[in-house]
Formats: sequence, C-alpha cells, structure tokens
Amino acid sequence: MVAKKEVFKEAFKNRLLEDITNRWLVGLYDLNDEMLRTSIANVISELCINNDWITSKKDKDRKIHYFSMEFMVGKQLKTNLVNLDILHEVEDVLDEFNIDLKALFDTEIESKTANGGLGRLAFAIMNGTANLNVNACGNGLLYKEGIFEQHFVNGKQIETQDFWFNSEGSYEWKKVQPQLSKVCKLYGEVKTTFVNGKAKFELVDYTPVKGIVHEIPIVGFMNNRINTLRLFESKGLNSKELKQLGLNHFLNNSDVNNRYHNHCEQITDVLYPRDDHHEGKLLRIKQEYFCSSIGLQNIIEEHLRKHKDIYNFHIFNVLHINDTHCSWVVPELMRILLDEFHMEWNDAWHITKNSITYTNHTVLQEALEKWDIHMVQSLLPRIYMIIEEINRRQNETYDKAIIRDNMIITANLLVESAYSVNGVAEIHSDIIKKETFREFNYKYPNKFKNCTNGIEGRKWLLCDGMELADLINNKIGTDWQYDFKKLSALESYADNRQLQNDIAEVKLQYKKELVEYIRETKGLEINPNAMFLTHTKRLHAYKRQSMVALGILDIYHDLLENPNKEVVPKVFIFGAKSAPGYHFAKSTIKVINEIAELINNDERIGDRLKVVFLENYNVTLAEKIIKATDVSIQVPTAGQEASGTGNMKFMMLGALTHATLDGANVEIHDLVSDENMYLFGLRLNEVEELNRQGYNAWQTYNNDPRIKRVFDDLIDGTIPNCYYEGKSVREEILNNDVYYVTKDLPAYLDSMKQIDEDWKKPEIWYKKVIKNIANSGFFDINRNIKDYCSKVWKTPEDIKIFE
Ligand code: NBG
Repeated sequence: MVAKKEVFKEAFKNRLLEDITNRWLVGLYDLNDEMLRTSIANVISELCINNDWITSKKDKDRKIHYFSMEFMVGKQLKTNLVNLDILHEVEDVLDEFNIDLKALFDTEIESKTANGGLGRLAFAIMNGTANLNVNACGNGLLYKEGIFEQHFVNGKQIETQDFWFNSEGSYEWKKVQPQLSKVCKLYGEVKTTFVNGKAKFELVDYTPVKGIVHEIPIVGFMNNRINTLRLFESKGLNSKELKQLGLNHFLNNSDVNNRYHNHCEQITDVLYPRDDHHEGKLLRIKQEYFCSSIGLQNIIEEHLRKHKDIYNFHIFNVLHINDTHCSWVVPELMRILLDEFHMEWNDAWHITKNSITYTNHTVLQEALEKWDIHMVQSLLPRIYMIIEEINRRQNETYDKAIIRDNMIITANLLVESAYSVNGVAEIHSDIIKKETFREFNYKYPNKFKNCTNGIEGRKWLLCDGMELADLINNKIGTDWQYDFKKLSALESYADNRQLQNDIAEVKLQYKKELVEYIRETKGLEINPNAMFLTHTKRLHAYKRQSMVALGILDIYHDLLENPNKEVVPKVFIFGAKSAPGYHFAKSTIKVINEIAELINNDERIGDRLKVVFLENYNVTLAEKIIKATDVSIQVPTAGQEASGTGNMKFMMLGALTHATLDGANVEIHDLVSDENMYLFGLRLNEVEELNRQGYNAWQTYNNDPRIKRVFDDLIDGTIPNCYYEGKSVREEILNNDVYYVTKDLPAYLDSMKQIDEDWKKPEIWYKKVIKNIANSGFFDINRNIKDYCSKVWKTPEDIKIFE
C-alpha cells in the first residue's frame, strides 16, 4: 500500500509538471489558481479516474437514471481526493512546490446548477450510488447562471446574475462528449398518415434544439466505481445540420437564423427563470422537456448498445424522476416507443410504467406544477396528444385526473405512471398517502413508500469537520467511515469529560473561524464563546424565519428591561434567499436585517445578543456555518417541511436541534429522544385540528402582551427603516396566520429556557452533543441509497418479459 502510494506520488508529480508545461506553456510559478486546479483535476482524472470510469460505464446491470432539474455539485477537489484516498499524497507533492492545497480548495468555484435542499440531495444520491457500487447516472441541465446572487442593499435583497464557469466557460471536472449530442424537437405540427390501417404520427416543421452532453465523474469511496452526472447544454444546429434535416427555412435570412440560435441557447441560460408571465412559463417547459428528451434519447441508445432489444428496456433501466419537473420523460418514452419503434400502445405503456419511479419533495400546493394545455399543445403537439391519450385511458375522477380544468397535473401523471412513488421522511410520506395522493393510495396501495433523505456524511464530517472526525477516530477507530451507523459506538463515550472538552475545543475553533469571516464580510465583532443559533435555508413563510425574528425581539426587550440579568450570550445567524417575486419573504429579509442593525448597534446590549444575516447562502457558506453552530433552528409549521437535510448536517457536526416535530426532525427525535433535543410547538394533528376549526391570530395578539409587543415593534418605530416591510409582515401573519406563527411563538420562547439551562452546564451540553453525533449515522446517504435499492429501484414483481 505504502509503496503504491509512493508510486502514485511520483507519477502525480511528474505528470503535473508535464501537464502544466503542455497545457499552459508557462512555468509552475506563473500559474494562477484556476490554471493550477485545472491541471490537478486533469492529472488526477488521468491517473485515478478515467480507466475506472470507462469500466463503470460498461456495467450492464440494471441502471438507475436519475432525472433532476437541480444537482448541487459543490466543490469537488477535496471530496474527490478524499474519496480516492490520495489527499495526503497530493498535499505532500504540492508542499514540495510550496503550494498550499487548503488555500487552493478555497479558490474553487461552486457549480450553480441548483438552488436548495432538493439539488443537494440529488447530488448526494449520485455520490451514494457510487459509494455502494450501484449502476447510476444523473441527467440534468448545464445552466450558465445559477438562480441569482444575493446582495443586501439597505437591508433589502438585490438579485444579480450568478455566472459560475471558469474564465473560458470551462469547469475543471467536466468533459464535453460531442458524440452524445442529440436533438430535441419543439413546436411544429403532427402529420398523421395511415399505413395498413394503422395511424403513423410524424412531427413536421419543428424547431430542433441540440443537446450537448457534458459529463462529470462521481467518485465512489475507495471502490473504483465512477458514476456519471450528465448535464445538457442547449444549442442551435449549424447550417449543415439544418439542411440535412430539410429545415432550410431557418437559413432564409440572418435575422431568422440569429433568432433561432438565441432561442435555443436561452433554454439552458439560467436555473428556474421567472415564471410569473407566459414566456417564463414556456421557457420552463422547454427546459424540462429538453432535459427529459436529451437524457432519454441517450439512455435508449445506450440500452440498445448493451442489451440489443428495446422490449427489455424496463428490465434494465429505472427512470427516476426527482420531483415533477422531468415528468415529460413519461410521454417522451411513450412517443419514442410508439413512433420510432412502432410498438402497440399496451406494450409501450407496460414498459413505461415499469420503468418510472417518482420522488415527491413537497406538499405545498403552489409548488405542485400545473401546465396550461394550450401552451403544451402548441409547444409539444405530439407529446400533448400522448398525455391526452394516457388521460383518456386512465378515465379517472377529478382528484386523480391527469388533465383537468384545462391544466396538466404533472404529479398525477407521475403517480399514475410510476411503479413506485416515495416521500422523503416518514411524516411526509404519510401525508402524501393520506392527503396529497389519497385517492391514488386507495387505487394503488402498494405504490407508496418512504425513503427518508440522507446527506453525504463523508463530505460533511470527514472533509469539513476533519478535526471533529479525528476526535471520533481516536475513540472508536475509523470503521465508521465505511459504515456511518458505526458512529453509534461513540455513545458510550457520552460522559467522557475528556472527549466533551475536546469537542468543545474543536467547536470553539470552528466558531472562531466563522467569527473571522463575519468580521471580514460584515465588519461585526462577535464573541466566539456565545451560543451560536442558526437558521439557514430558503426563505419561506412556512419555514418561519419570521417567528425566530420575533423571538429575537422578545429577548431584546428582556435584556433592556433586565440590564443586570445574567444571561447566556447568543448570536443568531441567518442565511436565506427569497424568490425574487415573493413579497412576504423579501419583507422578512429586510425586517431581520433592520433588527440586526438595531440590536448590534445598541450599546446597552453589548455582546449579550447579536444578529447576523449572511448574504448569498450556498454550500461554501454552509461549510463554514454548520460546524460552528451550537443550536440548529428547525421550526417549520408541522406538516409543511417535507424533510429538510440541513437539520441532519447540523446534528452530525455537533449542534443540538431546537425544533418542531416536522420533516426529518421526527426521525432525529426517534433517534435521540426528548432529552437530547428541544422540541416545542403544534404537532401535526393539532395543526390539522386548527385548520378545521379556523384560527384567529388577533385573539392571541390581544390576549398575550408579549406577542402584542413584538408585533407592534414592527410598526411603532422600534425598528427603524422598515415601517413598510414591518407592516406587511405583521399584517400578513396576523390577518391570516396559516403557518401558526402566533400560536407557536410562546412555546418557542419558553423552550429556549431549557436550552440556556443546559448550555450553562458543559458536561450536560456536550453529553447531548456526543449522543447526537453518535446517532447521526442513520442520515448518511448510503442508508438512503440502500432504502432506494430495496424499496424503489428493484425490479417490479408483476413485470412482463416480452418473448
Ligand atoms: C425540498 C423540501 C425539503 C427537502 C428537500 C429534499 C423542494 C421542492 N423540496 O424539505 O422542501 O429536504 O426537498 O427532499 O425543493
């Protein structure tokens, strides 16, 4: 092993120097960071990835094709080196050249091909499949821009474009695969002809869009498995290609041709273009269909190459649809089987419905997609015909109909077509069975499953929390790195004072690093010994950042009224982007920023309370914040958060959870029980009861002076500079408190007392911390993948083998 590592070091050193010379025509010391990273990625690929990648691609096992509009790739250099087990060797070689590898990690760009938990999960799933040697491939889009970069100007969110590629449009881990390019067809007309009495459908006068395939390797943990993430880029066809297809009218004049190219390229310009107008909606459908079509055409081609026969497609392929965006895979597969392979409807439908699996990620009505049939009819005429025919044959009641009120209900299309539908945490999976898809659950009782989400334990604990991981290694060895469940061995050290102190020490170090970052970016002085309480996730009313903000105002009043009271100093940390057109969320950002301004500058408060809202929350920021957190705030209204995955990361990195019983907080509770987390608030059945009874927030406001005071702060000038936003947050909550902020706020505040009490006794606090870390192994992504393999991706039982 040692000898092998020495050989690798020598080879790496030599090849790196060669690559730098040949690629850049400069010497080692004239490189900038981007050039250096590119050369390193290239040499690592050549020495440790490419051969295994080719072998993995040849795998003929049943293959999982994971379709997702988002994959949050994050920084790759460190994780790849850790997974290939060459981190120290690469570090040594670079040391010889006086290059600091850790500093280089910081310069890496983060891909902007995702926006939140859904995208991070998708990438984690890709990683998990590679770790467990599961044959899998991701299908997504190569956006030039992420959703937006967030800036605060006078406390308000401002959005700017979020380009992410290296200077020449490259990204060091990605390889273009021009031979895999495919064409997807938009608009046009369906020409119907009859051959031997059978109808044949052909799309004519369509607009072709080329999908260029880029591939990113997904490196398994020390197992030689390299899976692939495919990201598609949209382009227009060149004149030769257009002529070959007989589409000469795009060449008639340069205006038409320019418009054609702009139209095509626009498809993969930006993640989630605004869809509050017709053109925006249309663009979203184009993105979704483009991703589905280019992905599927490649999958079919690969299937035929490996298995020869289209009739056994469903035996060898799973088309996993992550949320509803790529539901177009269903009619697209039908179209290909019917129109290109001339199958009978029933055969094509059998293959389709035994290939599709679907994960639902939300029960929020506004997030469940519906598409206007007129739009789909004109953009995708043949696809629309097929959806209509599926709907006709399905012949269902209103609840289950795929088309109703002139809209296509994509979730219904998927639930009807998929052989497995799963939610992402116990409570969520229950809700989709009992509420969201209740009628379908009667019809298909065995279709619904649960696969509680996971996180990349190795990335978060082993890469980002390396020092914490070392403490764990010292106590229980390194077996847990291969099977995170084995972290449970740490539980027997929960009372070990030495370990408790060591963890406290490491956490303090992480907090100091964050303090430094806050000083640099915000010019704010923070006491690292204070308790750090964090709420980082997308801004949404149901996630209740507003409740946390109101809670801070209550603490503020308490401090002013009791200047001599001995208190636990607290720092509240927020990170959240709001959708650009989401009024309430944007107002909440402004309110929190102004509360921060007020409190941080109030000399009477000193460092007993501080509030920090960090701009542009992303993976890189998460890496700094999560490990520096003492209290993880997870407070959605029960029944609203499908799972949450941040909650799992905080737990694994030694934070205690202050939470409502919702999403995967339920599983955290099952694992560590009441005494090792801080639960409060309405339970799901109580929320449901209140929904039935109706609830008047003004009543609570009038009866509870504490509540009244913090709501009035929003409009009575206590918080300067945000009357308008304060008023709108106040009124929106009090007039229609669908997320029960006023109802849960007193319980939220009361439950903080216990947190303070425990914090004052480090032997109690860190005992709980150790118990949390010890039980967090359940959330490692490998467990999640095992769930998918055993419950979802296995071959359906009643599958038909065509002779
Ligand atoms: C999100 C949920 C989270 C969940 C992630 C990943 C969407 C549509 N849903 O609770 O809100 O953790 O999906 O499953 O982004």
